[in-house]
Order: sequence, then structure tokens, then C-alpha cells
Amino acid sequence: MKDAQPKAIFLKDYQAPDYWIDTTDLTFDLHEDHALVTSVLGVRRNDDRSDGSSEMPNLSLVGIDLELVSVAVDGQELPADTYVASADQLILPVKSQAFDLTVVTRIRPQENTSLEGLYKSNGMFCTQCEAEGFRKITYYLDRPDVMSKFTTKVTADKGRYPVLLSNGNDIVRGDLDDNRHFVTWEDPFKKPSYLFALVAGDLEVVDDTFTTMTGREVKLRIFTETHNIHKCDHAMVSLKKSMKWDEEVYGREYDLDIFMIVAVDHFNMGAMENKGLNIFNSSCVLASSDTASDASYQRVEAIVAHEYFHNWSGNRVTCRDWFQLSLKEGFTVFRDAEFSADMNSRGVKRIEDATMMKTAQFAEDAGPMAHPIRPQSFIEISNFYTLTIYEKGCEVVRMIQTIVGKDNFRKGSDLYFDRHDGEAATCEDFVKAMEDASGVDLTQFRNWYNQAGTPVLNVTDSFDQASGKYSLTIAQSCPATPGQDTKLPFHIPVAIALLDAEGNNLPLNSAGDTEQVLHLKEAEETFVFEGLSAKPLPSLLRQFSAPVKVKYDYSRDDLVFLLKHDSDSFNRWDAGQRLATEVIQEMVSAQAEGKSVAPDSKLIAAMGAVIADQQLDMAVKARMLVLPTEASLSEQAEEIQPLLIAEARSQVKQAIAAAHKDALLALYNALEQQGDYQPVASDIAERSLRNTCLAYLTELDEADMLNLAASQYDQAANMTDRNAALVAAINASHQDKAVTDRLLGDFLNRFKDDAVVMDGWFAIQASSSVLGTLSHVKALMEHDSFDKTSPNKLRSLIGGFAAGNMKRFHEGNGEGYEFLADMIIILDKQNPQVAARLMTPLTRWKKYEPEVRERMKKALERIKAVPDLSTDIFEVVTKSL
Ligand code: B3K
Ligand code: ZN
Repeated sequence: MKDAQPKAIFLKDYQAPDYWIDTTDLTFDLHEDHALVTSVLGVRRNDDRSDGSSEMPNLSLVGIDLELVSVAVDGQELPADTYVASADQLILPVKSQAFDLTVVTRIRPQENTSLEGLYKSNGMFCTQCEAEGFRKITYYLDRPDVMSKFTTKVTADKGRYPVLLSNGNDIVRGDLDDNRHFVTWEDPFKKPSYLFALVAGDLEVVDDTFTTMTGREVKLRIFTETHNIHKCDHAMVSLKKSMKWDEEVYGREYDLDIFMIVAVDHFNMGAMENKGLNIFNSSCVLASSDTASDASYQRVEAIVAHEYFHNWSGNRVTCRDWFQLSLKEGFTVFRDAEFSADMNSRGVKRIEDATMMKTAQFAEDAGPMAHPIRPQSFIEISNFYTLTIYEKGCEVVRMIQTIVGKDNFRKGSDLYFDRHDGEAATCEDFVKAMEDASGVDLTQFRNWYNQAGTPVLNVTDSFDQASGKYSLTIAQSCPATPGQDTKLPFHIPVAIALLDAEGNNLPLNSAGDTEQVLHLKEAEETFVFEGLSAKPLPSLLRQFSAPVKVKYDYSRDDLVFLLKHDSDSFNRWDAGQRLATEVIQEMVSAQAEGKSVAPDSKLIAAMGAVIADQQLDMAVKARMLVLPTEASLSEQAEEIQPLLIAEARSQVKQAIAAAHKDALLALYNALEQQGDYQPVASDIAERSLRNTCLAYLTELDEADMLNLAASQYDQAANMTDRNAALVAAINASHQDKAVTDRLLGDFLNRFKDDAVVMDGWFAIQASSSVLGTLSHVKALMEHDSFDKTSPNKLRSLIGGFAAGNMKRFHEGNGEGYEFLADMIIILDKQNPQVAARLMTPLTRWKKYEPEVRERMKKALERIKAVPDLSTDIFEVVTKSL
């Protein structure tokens, strides 16, 4: 906070800019203690904003922490008393409709710890400009509706920085005096400043090509530091698959002659879709079988695809303003989710995405930062790169596809790209294109863009034996969220089936369809099905057809039945989760009253049946065996009792392990893999099921089981098995310090030079309920391999503890919260975006049991009292309290 308190900005106040910047010519002179940035802007009056008079408004450009060197208009340097300049603003009077503005600024990338704008990571220069980082490079109209043609000349020392990259095509390169050199890049496509990128470093490259659907050859280049160059193959294969998929499924062809990816160790998020020059967090691009687990392989594939898909959904058609963020993010997540489903197991992908929604997104939607997928206001846009914008945004796009149908959805997307190519568009433009292409009225559907909160469906049913009519009544409601006390009904697509007593799907209409999408539009509606001979069991919200909660009074027997018979693999999984949640909740309630209840034998038996089921897809089976996470149980609790939840969940796991030890061991042994590691769906499924068995077996307090994990660790031929073994050993019920110390030491020894793998080493310990005590976490912060400037390390250790270790974070008298508050206060000065993310667990304080709540609140109040908070922390802390 510089002068006054940060202020919110509102969507309703949007106005087009007074000026356009048609061309942006940048020259970067990179030096060891500073960089000189010369920007020549072709500025033009926006006629639409003109009232016809010759008076023109001042040109007001934004900056952050800039040192102005000079300003010139049409080549004439301006005297300092003719403009207003500060570190964060440059205001000039304007005399002509169009002119060239030359601004020279000096910046200090070496001192930039926020990792926004131009900064250094491991000796290389790199940028991150979304959302508002470009203003840390030069004064600009740093807003996405100002689209400009960029030319970028980068000059630097040739020895230290042999590779000089920016967006587009390299058009000239050459040597300069003093062992310096330059490369000039030209991007033929207009783009907003947030898509600008620059990289300068000593990098190796892996080259490949892709021939597009019209026969153009595109050069593909992945750059990394030398020691990582052997880990790029998977990203390259993923890139080519993505390019092909986008041509086949969306008809989208790549448009430049070159596509580059650069891996960077210090990065605030996963990756960034800069035009033609994607910059990636190393952890989201590098993979080799001995250093990356199956989950990492899949993550790399998904993120490479996501960033590539942005070339159309985000870059060719961009966002008018940041309130429209979900226009590019929700749609692009939908595109990458479908890509991943096509490349791997569709069933598992749906379970994973729904899990994320039902735990973390629902919690966000019920917390103090809840916002619609198109927010109406914000203080700091960096706080709005949320699960709501991304994941709920994706679910909203998915619902549009469900409502208009797949063919119409493709027509709608073609129309959207065609209509808005080269433009900065709005969510409304997207919905309108879908509506125009399909002829389906989406008026009511638009409420999803305006209203926050997770709708709840209360479902009741009745059956009339005499007429054979079955009635399903669905009432929808949506809880109040900040600034929105009451909600209008949503248009909700509810996919359902009805099961008979044998578990078969009944025909729902004369056409014999066994699945139907009900379009719920009213606050309450009844849907009637005829011709039934007995009361069926409903399978509701199949494939998680809408991001809502369903309440229906299933008995535990019903859930066991669905778990066994539902033809929708998602709902089979969901039935198991419901059953386990109910059982654990029952145990928590009993323990809260000082009683103890054993885990319901129905759940134990049902899990046994899953273990024994030979027909089940192995990947889905592995998922079904995983109990609802502590986060999921917390989200569904009325009031969170963190230690009781952790304890009850652990008791259920132990009970399942004890009851089915032989079957788990047999399955574990049967799934031993031979042959080379391959990150393909069938092998991934086997490994995942085998490692799930191991996780159960180590719940048994038996030395043999700890040894089983240790020997898997020792024999592991890939990171998936090594990692799973280490996690199992560290969290085993039977502990032996000599064994865990040996494994942790061995892991450290093998991988100490690999920053990405070491992230995992910290995270495994921080999130372990056995090992990850506060004092252990504090000790790890001082470890040689820890890097306090690395967002990945901070997230692994501090995030792993605060967000991933319910038992240890909440134990004691609030020491965990005080530690987190201390860290946030320090990090806010260094990197506000990372600090704000790490604060999330504290923001949910109101949902906890009274004593816990008060302690969490105290920690938040201490943060709030710190002077000069960043806008990031200011917004989160004030909204939370
Ligand atoms: N668009 C970027 C996210 C930028 C976050 C800025 N704080 C990555 C992505 O969603 O593809
Ligand atoms: Zn994105």
C-alpha cells in the first residue's frame, strides 16, 4: 500500500481506451546490474472515444518501479516540465491524432523478486507479464484490449547469453562491440502486452518439426539449461499431439513458423502462453522416467496442451478486460481436459476433475473470496487466477456443450473464433456465438456467469405402483456469497439414469434411451417417468454433469448397490465416496461426544468387493479405493474438527487394510511390472493400483509392511514407484527411524542436484502426518537444498504443511498458524503472489470449531496489522476477516 488503501475496480465501469497502440518497437539492452528499455509506440486516438472536438485527453501510461530516462514525441525529446512522471505513471499532453512516443526506462531485473515483469532465474533473463507485469518493464497501456504489433530487439553479452528470444520470428541477428550481440524478433500478430515475452540465457535446445493440416512446416524448439536437456522428449511429444488434436477436434491450425517453450526454475505458476514463446515452470515441462512420476508426466502433457491451445483461445481471440479471464481460461481448461481424456483414461480424468471441484473449488465458492466465474469487482487481479475462474469456468463451458450438443458446440466455437479473430472479446461474445450457432436460448444459463456459490439440488422421489409413474422432484438453491444474498435459479443440466433391482438401466422414454439430461430451470421441478413396474434407484448427476451438490436420501445399502452396479463409472466412484464420507462423519460426531464408533462394516465389505472386482478398469478401481481426502471431508463438514477428521479417516484406512490384507497383498504382488517404463494409460493404471495397495498395506502396524515399502523403494526402476514407496514408508503405521532416515537420505543423495525432484522431497515430508511436524518443517527451511526465492520450494514446504497436512498444521495451540503468518509477512515483501496463495488455508477460519477458529483468526489479524501490505495480501486478508 503506497498512499491510500487499495481500491476495488468494477466491471460496470469498463470503458474502451482513449488511445490505441498500433505498433510497439522495443529494444532491450541487458546488463548485469540493470536493463535499459527503449520503447517506441505508434499511438493513435481511439475515434470511438472522441466527441469530435480537437481537444484530446492526456495519454496516461502505467508503470511500476520504473526509472524514466527520457521521453520523446515524433523524435523530439520532451522537456521534463511538459509531462508528469513518477515510478508508476507517465502522463503526457497529446497534440495530434497519431504520433510516435519514445520512452526510455531503466529497470533492475536482478533485484526483481516478485517474478513479475523482467527478472532473472538461475542466471537467465525471463519475463512474466500476465496479468499486469508488463508495466514493470516500461510505461504502457497495460490492458488486454490494447493490441499491438510488437518488434523486439534484444542485446546482451554473447558469452553469458548466447540465446536471445522473443515472440514471433527472428528477422535479424548480428554481433556488436564488447562481445555483445543482438537478435530482432517480429511478431506479425497483434497482441496485448500480457502476451509479451523475452528470454536471454545460456540454454540448450531440442528441435523438432510439425507439419500442419495445410502442409506448413513449423519449427518446434524446447530450451532448457544444459543439465536438463535430456528431459524434453515427453513435452515435445505432448506438443505435437496437442497440435494435431486441435486441428482435428477444433479445426485450429498453428499460425507462426516457430513455436518455442523455455523451462525456467523460478516461476510463480505452471506456465505462460506468450505468443510463440511459452515460458514454463521447469516442473511442468521436464520429465524423465527416473525423475518424474506418472502424475508429473500427465501434468506435463496437460499443461503443454493448455498453453498451446491458448494460441487460439486466449491469443488470437483475447480478453477485453480481466473480468473476462474465464473466457480464455475456462474454455482452455475445457479444451485441455478433453484432450487429456482422449489421450488417457476418460473415466479417471473426470473423477480427478470432479474431485478438484468438489473439494477445493466448492470450498472456495463457500469461502470469503467466493466470486462468479466473471467477477464483478476485484482489488488485485492476481488473486483471481482461481479454481473458480479455471475449473468452474471449464465446467460452465462443458455444460454449454451438454446443453447445445457436441456438433452445435463445434459450430459455436468455429463461429466464435471466426467472429472475434484478432479481437479482445467478452464472455458474452462466447455465449452469443454458441447461441447463434445452435439456436438454443442460453438466457437463463447466463446466470452461471453472474452468480457465485455452489448450487445445491435437493432431490426427492415417489413411485405410484398403480400407474407405474415415477416422479423425481428436484429443488435448487444456492447459498449466499459475499455481495450476493439471493440468487436466481440456474439452468442446470442433470444427467440421470434409473436402475432396476438387478442394477440394469431402465428405458426412460419410448425411444429406449437409458440416460437422459434433465434441464432444471425452475426453483423446483418434477420430472415424471412412466411405465415402471417397481420403484427404481436413481443415478443422479452422471459424469458430474453440473458443478452442483446433490442431496438425495440414499441408504447405505443403496450406495453399496450403486457402487457395484452403476453403469456410469463416475457415479460408481461417487457412491463409494458418499458412503465413506458418511461413515467417517459418523465416527467424527461420535468422537466429538467422547464415544467411539467402529467403521461401518458395510463400507469395509464394499471396499473388499472393489478390491476383488476383476471387471473394473484398473485406473478407476485405484481411484475408487482412495478414501475422500481430508480436504473433501472438511468441505462437507458443517464445522471442521480437523484432528478428529484426520483420526477417523486414518482409522477407516486401517480397518480396510486389516480386513483385506491378503487380497491387497495378492493384488500388489500380481501387479508387479516387468519391462521398460512407459507413461501409457494401461501401465499407469497398473502402477497406480499397485501403489494404492501399498498405501493400504503400510497402514498395518507391521514391520513387514514397512519393509515392503522399503524394498519397493530400493528396487524401483522409475520415479512413480520410488516416490510411492517413499510416501508409504514415511507415513507407515509401523515406524522405524533407521529405515525412513535411510530412504530419505538415499533420495536426497540421488537427486540433490535436481531442483524439481527436490521439490517433491520437501513436499513429501511437509505433508506427512507422521514426520511433518512444525519443528521438522522449520528445520527443512534451513536445508542446503531449500531455496527461499523459489516459489516451487515455498509451495512444497510451506504449502505442503499448511494445505496438505491437516493433523500437524492444526495440532497444538495455533503454532502452525503463527508460523504461516510469519512466513506470509516475510514473503509479502519478496513475492506477493506466492504469499497470497499460501495464505488460503487461514482464510477458511470461519468454518472451523470455535477454539481453532479463534486461533486462526488471530494469525490473520496479525497479518492485517502489518503496514504497507501488498494489494494481493491486503485484498485476501480484508475479505477474510
Ligand atoms: N495464463 C497463465 C496464468 C497467468 C497467471 C498470472 N498471475 C497460465 C495459464 O493459465 O495458462
Ligand atoms: Zn490458461
